[in-house]
Amino acid sequence: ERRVAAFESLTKIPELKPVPRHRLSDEIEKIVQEHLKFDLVDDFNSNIWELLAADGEMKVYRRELEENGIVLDPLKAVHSVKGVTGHEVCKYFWDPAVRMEWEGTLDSSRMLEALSDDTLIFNQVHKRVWPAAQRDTCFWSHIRSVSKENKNDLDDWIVVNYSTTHDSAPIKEPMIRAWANVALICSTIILNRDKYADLSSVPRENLVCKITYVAQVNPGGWAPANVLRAVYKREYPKFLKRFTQYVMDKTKKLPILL
Ligand code: 14H
Repeated sequence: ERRVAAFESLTKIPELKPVPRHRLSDEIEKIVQEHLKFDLVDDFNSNIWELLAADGEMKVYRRELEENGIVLDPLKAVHSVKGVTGHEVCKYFWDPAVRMEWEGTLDSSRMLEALSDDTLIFNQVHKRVWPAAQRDTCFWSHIRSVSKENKNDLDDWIVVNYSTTHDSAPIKEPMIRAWANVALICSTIILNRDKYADLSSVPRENLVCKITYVAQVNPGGWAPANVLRAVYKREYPKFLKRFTQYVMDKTKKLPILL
């Protein structure tokens, strides 16, 4: 099986290289395949999802779920962004060098380890949600392309952020460790594809990036349900709007990352 790495710094020319196996390879493979299998299913007419917010092409849904009084509401959002590729959207979501430029919900982000060119481990401290105790998270973050059968299509791209443990990130009270399984999946549509001999000659204005974002967050301990739900309702749409605008602004004058 030929796996292709997705790592390149924002300034370097894209490069494809195989990624060596490491201690989390099997877990990552399983979680990525689950996301690719389930997240893209269009289940919005099944009335399991409640529309939380809508703004233009962006729609944010949630499913109310509580366990022992702890809010676990699964979240699913879709968006459609013009002029960018899925590779670009996923790269900016994954790249720690630009995270604090678009993240509005963090006090800090610390990279603990690079497991491979496509997988990093982070410890992040989330902005405190009054009156609950502050939360931090420790997770691996993996980026990869998913090739399409048709050679005229651009690859799909996915980033998964999945909670893990790490020796360099012990839980320090009174901080509470939150747990999460988050995925960003992007599919790029090319308008008037037949007008262009090859992908490299397609102009930005003909690109549409279809985004699916899913988040399952466990706050890791009690926090007032009404406060948490109000924060989610405010922050997820804000993130999607701000982050996608950020990618559009950043890439506007750059060559297209196919
Ligand atoms: O996805 C988003 N951000 C990434 C990159 O920083 C990290 C995120 C994540 C969250 C939780 C655990 C692991 C990884 O994928 C944007 C998220 C924006 C909306 C955040 C809403 C508040 C989340 C608070 C988490 C603490 C729960 C009390």
